[in-house]
Amino acid sequence: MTDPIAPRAQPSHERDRSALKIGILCHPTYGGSGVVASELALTLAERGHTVHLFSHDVPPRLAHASGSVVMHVAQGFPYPLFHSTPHDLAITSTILSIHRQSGLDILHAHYALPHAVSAYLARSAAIADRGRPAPRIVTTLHGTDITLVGNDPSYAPLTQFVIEQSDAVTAVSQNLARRTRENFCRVPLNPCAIEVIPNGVDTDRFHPSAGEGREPGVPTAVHVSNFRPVKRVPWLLEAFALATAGTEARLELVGAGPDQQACRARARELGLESRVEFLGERNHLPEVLAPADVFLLTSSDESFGLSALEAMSCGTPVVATDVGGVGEVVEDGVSGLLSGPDDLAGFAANLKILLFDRRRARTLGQAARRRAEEQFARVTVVQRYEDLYCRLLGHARTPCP
Ligand code: GMT
Repeated sequence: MTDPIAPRAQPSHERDRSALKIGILCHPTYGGSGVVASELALTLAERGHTVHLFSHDVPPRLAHASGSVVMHVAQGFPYPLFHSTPHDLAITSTILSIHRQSGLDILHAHYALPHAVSAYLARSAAIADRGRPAPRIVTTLHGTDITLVGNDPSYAPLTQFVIEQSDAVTAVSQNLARRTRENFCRVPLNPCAIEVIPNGVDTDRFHPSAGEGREPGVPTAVHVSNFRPVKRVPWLLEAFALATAGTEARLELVGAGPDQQACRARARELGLESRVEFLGERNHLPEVLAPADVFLLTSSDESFGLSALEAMSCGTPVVATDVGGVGEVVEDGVSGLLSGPDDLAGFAANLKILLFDRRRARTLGQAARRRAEEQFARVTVVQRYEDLYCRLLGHARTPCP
């Protein structure tokens, strides 16, 4: 690490002196944590940092963007003895090679397992090297890494260990921070100073104009998810059937995952085949989100709800279940309508309002867009991570020298 230099205007050829070398670890998913990590990597690279992204495949959000992020696909050697190839070890080894070659200041693990473990191992090896200063570890908790997977007895002790061993831990909502403290923090051994840094959205790309040119037509609702049971897409179909019986209203379902076949069958049983469209995984979401009248989120638990925020940024109001951190994103009655997680009738009534009362939907949609711009703009969020990295490295200014 270079020594801090006195603040002064920086000519561009000196930019490298203040840029950080950041390694980001994430799952290569269409889902939230992979998206958040990819967007963060792209923005940090735009801001002049050297950013390496480590994963066992290229995250789709990164694959479809241009930028100078250095992607490391670490898949490991598929030796027949292994039941499945240990990608996390391949990622750890790759990080170590990069650190030995050119040094890494920060390792930012997205989703505790296995990435905080890989970061911890890489940092331990770097310390043992006694060469370059070892990287600092930031772990960002996203949701089920705490609420569903990380707290399963088969993983909980390790989740707790890597939370304690991280130099900084962030959570994407107050709700997730509280649940992490309740389940994983052993005061006074580990005071668990979890900083809440919410997810951000690219408000230029997720913009209402992506829906321009669409004639007002049949009322349309949209849902985006990985079709995991926690998203309750079959429940969503029930609510849609209840809210739209006898109408032509349509439902677009974006994404793929384990419940998809069950949902197709349920849509048939409910007589919805002609009004429900399964669009599969999509790389261009604004074009689907912006023209819709309402975005639906029916999860039984959700630490944040990034897809709802992306819809809000497109000016599309949200009807959602009031679970986890959803209420920190969607303000009930302002940028969307919330109901209890088991209140099917309440959810259907809210959906009916926003599908068929276009004035109300427009008012809430405009408020949703404002909220996305004012509270969750990507650049503001990235600045907070940058500040955190600088603090960990002992520098007060951003970008830190
Ligand atoms: O936790 C998951 O289910 C995975 C994760 C992901 O990779 O999609 O989703 C979580 O992280 C997102 C990004 O921070 C949040 O927007 C989601 O709310 C959260 N999912 C849950 O809490 C179920």
